[in-house]
Amino acid sequence: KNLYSQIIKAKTNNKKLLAILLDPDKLVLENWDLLISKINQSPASHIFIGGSLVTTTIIDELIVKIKQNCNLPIVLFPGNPSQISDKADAILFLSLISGRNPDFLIEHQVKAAPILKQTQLEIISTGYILIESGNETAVERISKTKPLDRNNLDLALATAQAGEMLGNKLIYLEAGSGAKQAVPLEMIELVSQNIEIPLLVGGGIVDLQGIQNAYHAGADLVIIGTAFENDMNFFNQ
Ligand code: 1GP
Repeated sequence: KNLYSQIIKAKTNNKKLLAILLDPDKLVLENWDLLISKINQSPASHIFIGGSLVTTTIIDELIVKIKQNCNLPIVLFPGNPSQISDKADAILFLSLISGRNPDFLIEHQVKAAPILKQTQLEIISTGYILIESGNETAVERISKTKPLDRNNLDLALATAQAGEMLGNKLIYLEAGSGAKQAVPLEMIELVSQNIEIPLLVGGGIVDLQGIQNAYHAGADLVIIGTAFENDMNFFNQ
């Protein structure tokens, strides 16, 4: 259970991290070996697993399969408590603090806690902040919450700081999977400079320059989902 301390260590050494997000609903299993070899060749430091409509059975199988051929740590990034698998290494224990839907602020977490107690998963509490991105994303639709205005940097900062003060170990600025516009760089900059805990940034990043820009603005870990899903050679650009 040392993934979080590794993230802190990377931040201290200014070593940037990269997660490939795999959505089990979208994976085409015929390409499996190729997918794993592309992940192994990529600069990814973590694999995140999550999606909106996934069942645990599929997640269990998927993680076992990945672990046979890949040594990267596997972190659950669940849409709801039904996606908990003790085959993973850790879980982002998310609270959607940009929204005001109690289900995603605390209800799912209450349901998940007794299940998590039965597992060996490392629990990493994460303040999850959804930012307006030019289109309605699945997070917005499923959580029935409004994203924060992408131009209101002060509100994003206050939300991130409240998340940190509440004891979260990470802040995740999320534009949403397949977002038209990624999280604004000025927002990443302001938030990263005014919180102590590591900052994750994802959603709508579609090229390598976008990853570098997010790092440069202050992201400690960037998440890439759709771009790699659409093109397994994404990291060979
Ligand atoms: C979604 O931040 C992740 O939760 C990744 O988004 O699919 O747009 O890369 P993309």
